Amino acid sequence: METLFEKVNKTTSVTVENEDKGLCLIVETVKSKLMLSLFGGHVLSFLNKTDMKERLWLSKKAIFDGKTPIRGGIPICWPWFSAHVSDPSYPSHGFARSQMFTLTSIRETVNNQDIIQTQLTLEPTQLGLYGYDNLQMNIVIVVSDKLEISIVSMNNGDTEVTLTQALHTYLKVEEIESTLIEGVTTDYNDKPSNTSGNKAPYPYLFEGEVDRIHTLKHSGYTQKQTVAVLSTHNAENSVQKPIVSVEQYGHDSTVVWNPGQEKSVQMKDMEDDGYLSMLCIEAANTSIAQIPLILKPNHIHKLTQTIY
Ligand code: TA6
Repeated sequence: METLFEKVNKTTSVTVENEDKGLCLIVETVKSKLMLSLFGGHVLSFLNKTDMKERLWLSKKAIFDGKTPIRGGIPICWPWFSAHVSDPSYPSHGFARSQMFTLTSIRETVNNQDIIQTQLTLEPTQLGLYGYDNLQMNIVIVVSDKLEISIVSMNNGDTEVTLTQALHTYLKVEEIESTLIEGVTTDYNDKPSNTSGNKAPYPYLFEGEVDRIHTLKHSGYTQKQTVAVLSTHNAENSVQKPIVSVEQYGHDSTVVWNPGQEKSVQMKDMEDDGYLSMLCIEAANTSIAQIPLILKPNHIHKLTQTIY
């Protein structure tokens, strides 16, 4: 069985770093640079070399103690989203994001001696926890001029399993109060007011705490949704280039979250003004979906976000 270092040493685009953020992989191609923590299988950073802009937000107060879920980047919420439906004592957002992952494979695509794409596959070191005995999962990450990340879940048991999950992606924005999003148009459940059936705002602007689950009309998980994040500063420019865009599929819900100032101050792993420069756009399968995701025996489900 090859060690991590043996796998990485065979590649051109991947290196290992073990410093203040713990054991991380750095993937650098001609197109982009990505940093991933093996704790949580957690992408921390994605920078596109065309414009040298970081797409993801990472808290300056994130805790890298190998126990605490990392604040920022792309937390892997699996095999449940938010509080567990039957046992609230279980860890919020599942057990994947608070354990080590192993790198199972690396695949590089070369064009004229340049690495133009690198694919990483990772798997959790601990499965079968909290009664999820026969559920397996891989994280597949494709690094090019875009970042494509997927949670691939497999039911190896002989009974069906209800699965909720999220790619809980923290996007970097210039200033939340001059940010708007396009492409999120369906009704939402609002966590702060505990109400449902709320109409998506247009324009979709941000003020104070926003914690919303927009459920999609069920499409058999084939619906591709593109969410564009823009600045209101040059909104009059109709051909304005988004700050960042997310294309997602395999989801039945889109979660939109910004904690606002009060919650930001309360979180020990978030700067007091952290809320000003981040916005979570999450591809999710949730318990309030029109048809919750039930994984039948021997079935596979893929949840994907492409960030660019
Ligand atoms: O995805 C939104 C949300 O469920 C919010 O309600 C908030 O709890 C956020 O996730 C962060 O959760 P965490 O457990 O990472 O602090």
